[in-house]
Amino acid sequence: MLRHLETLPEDAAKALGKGSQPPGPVPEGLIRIYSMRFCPCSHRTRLVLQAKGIRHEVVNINLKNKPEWYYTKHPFGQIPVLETSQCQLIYGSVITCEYLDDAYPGRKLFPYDPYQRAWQKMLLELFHKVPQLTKNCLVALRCGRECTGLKAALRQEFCNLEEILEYQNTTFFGGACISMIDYLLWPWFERLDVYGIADCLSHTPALRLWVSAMKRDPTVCALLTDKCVFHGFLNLYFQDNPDAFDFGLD
Ligand SMILES: N[C@@H](CCC(=O)N[C@@H](CS)C(=O)NCC(=O)O)C(=O)O
Repeated sequence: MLRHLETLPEDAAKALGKGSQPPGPVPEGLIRIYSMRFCPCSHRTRLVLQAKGIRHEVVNINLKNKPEWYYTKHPFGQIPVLETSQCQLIYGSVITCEYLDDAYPGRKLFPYDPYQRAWQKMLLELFHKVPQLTKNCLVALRCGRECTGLKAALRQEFCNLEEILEYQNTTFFGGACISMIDYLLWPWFERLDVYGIADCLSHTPALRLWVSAMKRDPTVCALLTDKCVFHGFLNLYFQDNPDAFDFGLD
């Protein structure tokens, strides 16, 4: 049920569903993430756990058949949630990432400088339409619906981000080095290809260079999902099959 960082691939745990027993207390020295292998919001938190080398365990949740007990961890039964060995619960993907950055030593992902930190959060505001637009495009394509308008809207959002990179003349959104904002944006860019909408980047060369640079980052590489496995998940997910979440596991 649980996988520790040092032993098995950290997210290779079967998803818990209705009727499952809730996991026990989090052992001292570990933090737990309630997650789902293909969820972009949880991907943010997992990137930060990986980037900072935080010892953690993963409990995957079956989102089409949620365990009854899971509502004691999150009021709406959403992921990601962090749970500490002091029984503290932290939810909201950006909040979980900031919490991990503040609570753990080592490489700081958000800048110390208050303006630079505020700038990264403003970029996040600029990005805020992208998650829903990518999801709407995916659903439209999978249901055989027209999505030209949605893709045009997504391209426009990407143009806004492109302008930032061009104006800053930096590889990453926070400057020359990868930082929190890059990890917060990345999960939706990793998914463009498997969602079938990578062509939305065709007018944004600086953003494409950022994507290439991100794919060379060891943290991003460590959490890349195999595209065939992702397609397998999406196929089952859109058939409403609750086994989708365990696709590719034994
Ligand atoms: N604003 C929340 C959104 C979390 C969210 O929507 N999670 C999705 C998966 S990406 C979820 O739990 N969906 C299941 C549900 O809403 O029932 C965050 O950033 O963490």
